[in-house]
Amino acid sequence: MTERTLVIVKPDGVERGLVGEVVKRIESKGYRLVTVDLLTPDRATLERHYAEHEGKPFFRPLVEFMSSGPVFAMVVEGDRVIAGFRSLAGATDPTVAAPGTIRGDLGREWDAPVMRNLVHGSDSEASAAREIAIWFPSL
Ligand code: DAT
Ligand code: MG
Repeated sequence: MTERTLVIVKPDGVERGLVGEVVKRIESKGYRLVTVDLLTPDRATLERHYAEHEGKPFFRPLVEFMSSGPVFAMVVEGDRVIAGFRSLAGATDPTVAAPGTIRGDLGREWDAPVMRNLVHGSDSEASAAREIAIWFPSL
């Protein structure tokens, strides 16, 4: 089933020059880039994006981190790509993310726990539709 998902290379990934590495893994898997944008997101956009986490202790630091510099946002299309990219990304916490995944291979726990985990990927069809509308309203 062909799906679309929102993938973001977070500020730590852009700063470390890992955009190409992430795109390479996505394209090598057979997924297709629909559209991309390099931008520094504002807080309002991030508060909408991370609305499900509002009130959690990491919400404010997460919004601050995500607005601290450029991110590379993309809409990625492919067969079951929503679950497929989550699998490429690996577990949320880079310390326990499996080798072979983006977070497991490239995430550095000592930078700051959990938050700097390089990438975001939508977690369901509903999230993907909601997030794509936030980041790429013209799609
Ligand atoms: P994911 O990005 O794997 O979907 P999530 O939606 O649970 O994870 O959380 C969103 C982001 O918030 C996650 O990528 C990193 C940060 N985060 C999650 N849990 C955290 C925690 N316990 N402490 C600090 N940051 C956290
Ligand atoms: Mg999530």
